[in-house]
Amino acid sequence: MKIGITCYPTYGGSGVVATELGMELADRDHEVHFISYQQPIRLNTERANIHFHEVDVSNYPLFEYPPYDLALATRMAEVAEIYSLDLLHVHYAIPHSVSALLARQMLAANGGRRLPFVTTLHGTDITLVGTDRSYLPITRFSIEQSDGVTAISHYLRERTLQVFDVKRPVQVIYNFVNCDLYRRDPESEKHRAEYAQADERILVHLSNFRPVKRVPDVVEIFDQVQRQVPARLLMIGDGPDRSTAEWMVRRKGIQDRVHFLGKQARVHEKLAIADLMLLPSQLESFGLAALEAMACEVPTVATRVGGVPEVIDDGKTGLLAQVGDVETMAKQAIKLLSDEGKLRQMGKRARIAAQTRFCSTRIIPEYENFYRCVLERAS
Ligand code: GMT
Repeated sequence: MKIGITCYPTYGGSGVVATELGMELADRDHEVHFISYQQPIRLNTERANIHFHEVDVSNYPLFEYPPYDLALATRMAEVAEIYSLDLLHVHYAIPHSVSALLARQMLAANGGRRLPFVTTLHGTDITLVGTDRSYLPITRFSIEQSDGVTAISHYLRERTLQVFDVKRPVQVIYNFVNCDLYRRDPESEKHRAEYAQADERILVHLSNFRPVKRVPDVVEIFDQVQRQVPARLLMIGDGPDRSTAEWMVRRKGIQDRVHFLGKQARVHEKLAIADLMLLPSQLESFGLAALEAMACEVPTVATRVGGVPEVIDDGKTGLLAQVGDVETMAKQAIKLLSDEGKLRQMGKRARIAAQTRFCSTRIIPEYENFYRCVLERAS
């Protein structure tokens, strides 16, 4: 198949999923065309069947808000025509599904064939942005108009049906992880020494540092942990709350124990040296960071929100607590980190869950089947 993929190229779960999906599809001999304003952070275009098409948004002085969605629709239609795309797959509804809808109409109006598009809902496009009155009607409309809609968890599917009163089917296709890449091995273990002494535990947090991630809670939890257990914290990613976290770390005098690594292209190498992931988010429709950690035998202490309980089996593959309950999360972390046997056993179970339920070898064929059904219906 020839598939056009649009996503936010910057750091964020939806962009990561879209990029990994495109590369997995290319590995299965599909031709993949990414269309966005910037090359996605994890995208490797060395393969001949992966292409990147940049959307140029001209900044005419009259435009206080340059219309990216229109430039994107134009580029989608162009790329679809030139490269004979079979379908478009957009990640994150706003504004990508609206642009895809416009591209489909433009092509049809020019006497071309119908270009079906699939929308994958990721989370804040429904739970935060989508419920804003200024976006709700158009988001509902573009979801209804999509040729296929998927959601990354049952929680998000239910929220979409409830909040948007959507009447069309929404199929759950879980996020996935490449278990060959995300794994613990003796090679990666050697890198532990770059960040920690042999007797220290490594905790990790991975996110886009937006308020929804509650990054200050990560620092609070770690502060309590490091008083009881010799430990270091790796903070991977960047975003609006990074400087708040940096200030908190300095105020607490733990700056020698916390490493802010910024955006990392090879996240798997860092996760593979960790002992525990912290994900105390206000809301997660899935929690991709937790899944990537699980594949590396790293359990997560997380909040019991959104789709997280669909990913983490509380007490078996990770530990869950209420949002903002920093004390409980710190206690859970200290207890687990102090019991080597339990920690490793939970890590092993986490890896097995990642392999059996969320491995890319299992999930990518679900997308391929979904595309086939959409194409059959559209023909
Ligand atoms: O909130 C983010 O971290 C970004 C957002 C996105 O779409 O880029 O993440 C959402 O999609 C991820 C990938 O599907 C999920 O793992 C996250 O749980 C989800 N975030 C929220 O629901 C807050």
